[in-house]
Amino acid sequence: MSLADFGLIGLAVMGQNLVLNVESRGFTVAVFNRTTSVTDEFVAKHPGKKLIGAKTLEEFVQSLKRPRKIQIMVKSNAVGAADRDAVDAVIEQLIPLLEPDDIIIDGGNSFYLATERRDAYLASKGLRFIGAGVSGGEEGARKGPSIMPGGPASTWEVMKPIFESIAAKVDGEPCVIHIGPGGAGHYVKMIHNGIEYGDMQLICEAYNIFKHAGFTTDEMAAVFNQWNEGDLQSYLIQITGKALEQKDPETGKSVVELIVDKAGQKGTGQWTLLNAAENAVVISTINAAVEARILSSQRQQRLAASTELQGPAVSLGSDKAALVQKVHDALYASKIISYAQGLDLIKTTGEKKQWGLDLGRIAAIWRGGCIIRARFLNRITDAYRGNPTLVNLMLDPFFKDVLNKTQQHWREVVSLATLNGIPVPAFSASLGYYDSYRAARLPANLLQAQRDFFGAHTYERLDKPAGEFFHTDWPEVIG
Ligand code: NBP
Repeated sequence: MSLADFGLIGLAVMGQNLVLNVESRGFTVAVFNRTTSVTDEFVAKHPGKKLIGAKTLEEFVQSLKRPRKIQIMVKSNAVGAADRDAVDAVIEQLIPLLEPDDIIIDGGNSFYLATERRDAYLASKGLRFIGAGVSGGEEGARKGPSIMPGGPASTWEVMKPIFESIAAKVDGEPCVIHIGPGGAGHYVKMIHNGIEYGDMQLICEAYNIFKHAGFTTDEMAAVFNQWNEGDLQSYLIQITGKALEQKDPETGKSVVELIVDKAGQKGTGQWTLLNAAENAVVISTINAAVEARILSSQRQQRLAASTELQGPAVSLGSDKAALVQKVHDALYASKIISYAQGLDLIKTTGEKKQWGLDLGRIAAIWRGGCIIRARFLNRITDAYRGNPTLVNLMLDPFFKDVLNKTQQHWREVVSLATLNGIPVPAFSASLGYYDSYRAARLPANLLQAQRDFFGAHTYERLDKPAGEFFHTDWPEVIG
């Protein structure tokens, strides 16, 4: 067989599906997996496909056309810039086998600062590197994911034909662009995951309200299916409807209602929170979503507290149709806030790192292939195409109008849930952000007084020019 156009290391679920995707576009693909039997079984399972299975890395490297294009899809669990994981192990094994200008692509969920370290390290060895976030799970990898590659523009140009052919397409546009240099691709993937956390939690809060209002799972499924035809149309709403419809063959009960209410997480949400704190950007919706997963995982404590700490009697009324409309609006508004916050974080970091990010194009590649794909991403794309320097998504005319129209129902839902003791941390964090952001005057004047009182931190005055600082001789407090 002739030399391969593309090589992939790591034949777990993502790797295998990506290989089949690349091969289906007419490319010959060389494959390698640490455990050789996995490679053998994979190649044997796909007779007639343009696959070259290699038993050693040497054999793998020699089977590739130059400059070699090698994608690593192995477990990535480094949580700091300096942490080493399987990606580093594979890179170290590859370096002595490669030649100048060969390209290594890390397509795993790597921490963006580890990507920056690897980028600099490989450049010092005369090799090229792309850190690419890949979203869409198993199905996306096979049929067309959303890809967020970062690295030198000249390296992207070499990879562009393969990436564009395997990515999902929306209106004929591939869901992949060159995000920016260095760790920009993995950074944007990290925030994408943070937004995904926000979306999922908001949907769960809507479900929880319906459940407390006495909806059956079939009734809830019907609501989500209907929402998927409108403004909220998205992959996550769609799978929520389908999940709620699913019955357990053993008991006939709803599968969702049989699942233990303890959420797992792999870390990208927490990375997003840490990064937001470092950059002083508010992402309260995503924060609430990550914390909701943490609290859910403390199930034993919650079970004990449920018999100790009191809440109100639940009474959500009997007008289910009205409740559905109100929750729809609360979800729509909160979702806008979640994206506004995530994009604000991307914008802030992008400017600090001078990555030259294009938020409109980033939103455009999330329209297909990835987990957060949603109809309203078209509107986000339009918002930034219309105004590339948009300060906050909430101020775009379309989103401003939606928020102004939905805010009353949003408040009613947060109030109703709170009065009934139903936790809605992401709905209420989103509303708190909205109300704080639109407040012409916040109580931070009193906060400044407190700071000046105990620490002589000084303050500015409304009736004096900005930049002039004052201190008051506050009364002494004894005891
Ligand atoms: P896993 O994250 O489960 O990784 C398994 C693969 O890593 C196997 O091929 C394994 O080889 C290989 N591997 C390990 Br573990 N340690 C290795 C080492 N020291 N040297 C060489 N190979 C090693 O696979 P996955 O779920 O397909 O995910 C791959 C990447 O894609 C991860 O970074 C993940 O975060 C990311 N991702 C996953 C999804 C998803 O939906 N699963 C979505 C988006 C991104 P072995 O067979 O010899 O053990």
